[in-house]
Amino acid sequence: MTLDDIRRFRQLGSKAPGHPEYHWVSGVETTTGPLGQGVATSVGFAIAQKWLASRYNKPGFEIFNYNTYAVCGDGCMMEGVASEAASLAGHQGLDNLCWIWDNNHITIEGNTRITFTEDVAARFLAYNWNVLRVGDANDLDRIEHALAIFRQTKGRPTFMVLDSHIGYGSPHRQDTPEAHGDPLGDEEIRLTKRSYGWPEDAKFLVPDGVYEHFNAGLGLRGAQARKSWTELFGAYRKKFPELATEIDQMQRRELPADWDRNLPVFPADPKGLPGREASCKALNVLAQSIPWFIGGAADTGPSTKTKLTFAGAGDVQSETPGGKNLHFGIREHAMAATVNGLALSKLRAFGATYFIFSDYAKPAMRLSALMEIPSLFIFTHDAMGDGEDGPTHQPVEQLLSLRAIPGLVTLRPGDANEVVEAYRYIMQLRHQPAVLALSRQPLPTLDRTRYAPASGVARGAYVLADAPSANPEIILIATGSEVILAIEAHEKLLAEGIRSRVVSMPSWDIFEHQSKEYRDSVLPPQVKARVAIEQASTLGWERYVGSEGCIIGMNTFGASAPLKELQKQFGFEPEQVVAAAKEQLRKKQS
Ligand SMILES: Cc1ncc(C[n+]2csc(CCOP(=O)(O)OP(=O)(O)O)c2C)c(N)n1
Repeated sequence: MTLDDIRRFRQLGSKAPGHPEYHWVSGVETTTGPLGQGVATSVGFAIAQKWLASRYNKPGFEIFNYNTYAVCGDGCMMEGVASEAASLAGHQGLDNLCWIWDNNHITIEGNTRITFTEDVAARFLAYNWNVLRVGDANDLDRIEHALAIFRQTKGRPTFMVLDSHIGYGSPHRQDTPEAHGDPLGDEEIRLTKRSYGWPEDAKFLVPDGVYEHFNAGLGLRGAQARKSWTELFGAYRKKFPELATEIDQMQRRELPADWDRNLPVFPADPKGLPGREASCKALNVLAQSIPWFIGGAADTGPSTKTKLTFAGAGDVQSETPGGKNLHFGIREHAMAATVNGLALSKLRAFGATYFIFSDYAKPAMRLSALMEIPSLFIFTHDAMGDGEDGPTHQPVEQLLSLRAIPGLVTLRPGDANEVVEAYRYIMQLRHQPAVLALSRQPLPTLDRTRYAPASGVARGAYVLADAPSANPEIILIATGSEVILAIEAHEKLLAEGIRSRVVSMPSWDIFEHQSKEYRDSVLPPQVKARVAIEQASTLGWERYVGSEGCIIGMNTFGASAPLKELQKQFGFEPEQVVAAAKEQLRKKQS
């Protein structure tokens, strides 16, 4: 970061954007800006450090021994995600984590007394944090002392309440909301500089001696710390070559050799199994072959089937920080932010819950895409399959809204083998987060000797079943639980001599990144009669069926009833797909 970048603050291409953004400059460890997100992510950093230390540190080799500090504002303290994260951190006893609250009592609308009058310190005490107070943000000795106490405190994270003044030194703006966002203006800047004893007309001034001071302090200490760590790691590599290789691979986001060799292949089975069951089998294989792949659910482990059950896959708790299963509690938002913190620390991590509650996790998921990190979000109960739970639990607009997040890979596999292929694709991602939307109910496992191999998942969409001579007059496009429905309709259409094709489309995003040639081979532009089938919002499917195509999807919320009745009510039956296909053909011919 140069002085020039700072001069160009908030200008296009500057390394100093409006809010800190991960991976454009070294030293920005996570993207922040949505209040509370940074502190919540810091919990993932702290859990990761303890996990890494537990697996890799050896007597005399403290390879991972860092602490995590987060500076936060009143806004962060008001946001729910910070409370969720603080509660989790307190439970986990993260004594390697220190939050410093810039307690200046000012937010945009005024003094916090208009809306925020709770006892924050008491709240943190109740969360099992060590709470310290420094009454003056300019008292460096006291701050040093508080930080020393943090480093000595065991079994609890530290929360430092640091009383401060916004716009400190500005004679007319100190302690006012204007100091938060409005430029001070030339005259006030002059007066503020005067109060600091600073040259009043100088701009971007770096006085003599500053560079030297930093070089001799932070610069020297950092260089020495890096040198001694590199030497230590060199010796570690000699003594523990396998663990060192793991660390190298993890840091580069590579995977161990043969990481996918034990992934299951499911035989054809008309009864089949739920997407979540297939996922459970794949997850348990992957977490054994990729030791740094960990995760958990927001109190939905038994129903999302995300528990890792192999020997040695214990829980991550304060006494067992090297476990594999995280219990995030019913804190979806903090879960997603924590997963981001783990991913930023180079672990592969997943968080899971029901698809409908992705809404509770979304702000952190969005940041994972913005940061280009491979967080994994596993969502089950992906459509109306949870029947009796009713419309509060039936996703409608969730797929669409996640597909709209740039860079986020969303996959909705159609049978057990597509689930496995989805994992194979996801685990190789290095710079993109992924969402896996899985069914609660069993889906038949397709006979892949009759239909195309599930490896087509890696292209986002593929021709699963085709018309004779690969010359379709109608295309049925489906995702997830509706793939089997399309196949059933396809067989009926074929029996009536109608040349139909079924395209399984687990991922719009991946498909959009294929060559035009491939896309046209799957969806030939001249075949305009098309039906899309998906138990989700119809919005957006025009992209693939055209303005005159047919979309069998959801235009309302669902309802509370057994699945079969819902399928009938909302048109997800083979007969209705067949009728829609025929109507399409009639329209195109007339
Ligand atoms: C989730 C979220 N909501 C709203 C905003 C808009 N916003 C930016 S700063 C701010 C006030 C923050 O006050 P505080 O944390 O006390 O910061 P300070 O005034 O001390 O700079 C708000 C509401 C935001 N960035 N993120």
